[in-house]
Amino acid sequence: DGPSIAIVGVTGAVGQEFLSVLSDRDFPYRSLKLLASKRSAGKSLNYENRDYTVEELTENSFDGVDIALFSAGGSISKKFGPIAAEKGTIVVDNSSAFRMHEGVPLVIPEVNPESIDGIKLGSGKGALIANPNCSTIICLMAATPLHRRAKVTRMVVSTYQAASGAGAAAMEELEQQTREVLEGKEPTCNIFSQQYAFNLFSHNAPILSNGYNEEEMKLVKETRKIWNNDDVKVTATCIRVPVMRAHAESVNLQFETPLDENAAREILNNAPGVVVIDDRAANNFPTPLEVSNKDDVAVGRIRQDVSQEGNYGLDIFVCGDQIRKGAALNAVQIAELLL
Ligand code: 11C
Repeated sequence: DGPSIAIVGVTGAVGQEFLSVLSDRDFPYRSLKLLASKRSAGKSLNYENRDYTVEELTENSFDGVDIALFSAGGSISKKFGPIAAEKGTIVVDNSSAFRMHEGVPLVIPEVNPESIDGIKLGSGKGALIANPNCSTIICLMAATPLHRRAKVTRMVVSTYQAASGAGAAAMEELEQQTREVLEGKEPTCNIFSQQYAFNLFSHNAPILSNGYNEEEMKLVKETRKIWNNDDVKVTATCIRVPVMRAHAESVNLQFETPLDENAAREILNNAPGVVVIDDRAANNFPTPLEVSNKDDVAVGRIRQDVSQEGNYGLDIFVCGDQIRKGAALNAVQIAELLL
């Protein structure tokens, strides 16, 4: 028993992760529909020992569907999200299509679950709910518990983002290039325009007129919406690094009231969905590999910012699995809030 579920973009990296997260968490469901583009329609996929045929996504796909998890890119969401909502489906959308739309909740369940209070499963009324950008989710999982205690006034984020953020094809490209470079061959560049293996570069999102790229401005705007605080100052530099599936972020926080690093460590130790890895003696801190395929976001390097007087600043280093907490897990947790 449970709601009828549809997954849109089921053959992608996040689509596949939706299935493993739903299964890991024993998400109850009455029926499951696997949707993708025409190209993937007809493929057979196994979920919990049952074979399903992937169906082509069409305007009629959402009849009788209670919850649809979307991860098929912004243009598919823009077209089919409203169609689904119109039919009474509650859409949890992983793309950036509706994130900044007024009236569309942008949700991290550990941070602002109250933002979906008005949306009720079984009411017959559809809705759009947006899953934030993965860098925003991972950053705010760690920053929010500290913000609740001492109020963040300014946040400076530098990201080290994995291949998975650009999809399954980018992960394959990283693997292929690594092999090619080691074999002395010219690396194949299909997804990114420059060599990725043994290199890093500014995030591939389009650069805007202010010199920031879209990924960086997502961190700025989404943080303000999720924290419901237009005053918080956020700046970011987003970098793609040759890591497979987990993002790392250096986050500098400035507070309205002083916050001591020991208090911060304790707050983070007690924060749901967060683990602290902060062993200075052993120089052991979070790594992307350590958090890969894990649900929790790891935080370490928790230290007072020496550039600020009176404990008004902290530096932290955060790592989180981009496909899991950065996308699929967060979306499934939103669906759980609806149950
Ligand atoms: C990345 N965060 O790691 C991006 C991908 O707004 O959902 C996801 C973009 C988005 O490249």
